[in-house]
Amino acid sequence: MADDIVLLFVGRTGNGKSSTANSVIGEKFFSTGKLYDEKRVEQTKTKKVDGFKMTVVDGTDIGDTGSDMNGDLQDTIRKAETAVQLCESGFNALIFVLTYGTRFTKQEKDAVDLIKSLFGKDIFRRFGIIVMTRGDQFEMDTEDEPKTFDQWCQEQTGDIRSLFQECDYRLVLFDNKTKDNQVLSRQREVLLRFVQRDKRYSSKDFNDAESGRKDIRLLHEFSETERESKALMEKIDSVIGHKKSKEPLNHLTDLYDQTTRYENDVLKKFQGCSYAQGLLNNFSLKKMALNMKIKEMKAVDITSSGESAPRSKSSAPRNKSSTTKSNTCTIL
Ligand SMILES: Nc1nc2c(ncn2[C@@H]2O[C@H](COP(=O)(O)OP(=O)(O)O)[C@@H](O)[C@H]2O)c(=O)[nH]1
Ligand SMILES: [Mg+2]
Repeated sequence: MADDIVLLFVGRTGNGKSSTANSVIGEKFFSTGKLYDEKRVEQTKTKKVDGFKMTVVDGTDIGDTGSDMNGDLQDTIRKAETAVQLCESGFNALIFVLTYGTRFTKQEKDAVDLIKSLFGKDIFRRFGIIVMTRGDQFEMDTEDEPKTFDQWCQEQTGDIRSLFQECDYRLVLFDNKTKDNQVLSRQREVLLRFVQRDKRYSSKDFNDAESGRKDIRLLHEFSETERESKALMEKIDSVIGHKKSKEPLNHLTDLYDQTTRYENDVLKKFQGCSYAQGLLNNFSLKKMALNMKIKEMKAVDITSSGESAPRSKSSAPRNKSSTTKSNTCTIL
């Protein structure tokens, strides 16, 4: 067991997961450089390396927040589940792959948060090792101004520094383009120095982290609701935004009622979720604006017909005449 090592590679697409997994096993097993490979599935390879029985798992797309983050989240959860199943007896380290020479963007930070939601908030602290690829680039950058990789790591600030600290500076620089076996073997050696032999992330740890994945599913559901309600919000904007808009009063009250239904739905499903607050505020603002328009129209209606309209059952004041004779009104 101590000589039996399982490594799970995660990180954003293009950062060099497959290349690094290949460097670790000393074989071009995983295909690289394919951002849109149709067969993007997790793969695993076990091989005897430096006296170890090494299993590398290429967690394709795990931690890739992509451009359409929410759309891919369900798929990402499934990929994380598959990866954990592939690591039957757990994994010794979660290798988070970053690229040297590129900025640590918000997407990288989102990837870190996503991985925590998938595997548990302590995953980096307990099992995280960071691989920075493009060691060849690092060599070039430090040619004129000698600097060690450790020095470079210590100089980093902000979110990347927090991540480094969380991993207790378990960081390795990888040049995946090198043909020099000595360099390859040294990189592997540094990596293995950070790998815990006696502890593994198990399926129990993964089960314990279920609440994080539940939150992701909820967030996914919320983004669907947000998308669905967008058309309604746009419709309301067009109605209340145009001074000369002609809109039947009953349409306005319908819009008001639809907004209330969405509002109740969001309150029921996403109570306590901070990300829902913006949408709830938007609903409130739209309802206020609609209410004002409805009142204005009723005032015009009453003035022109000279009679008072009865109240409807709707939470927004309805006007009977809006559904009958004076169905269209110019909003000034
Ligand atoms: N120069 C250089 N390119 C690298 C290095 N590691 C990976 N790459 C390149 O980065 C691209 C993405 O690598 P890949 O392993 O497919 O990334 P993945 O999507 O995370 O699996 C490929 O074109 C690799 O050849 C490295 O150390 N140096
Ligand atoms: Mg890959």
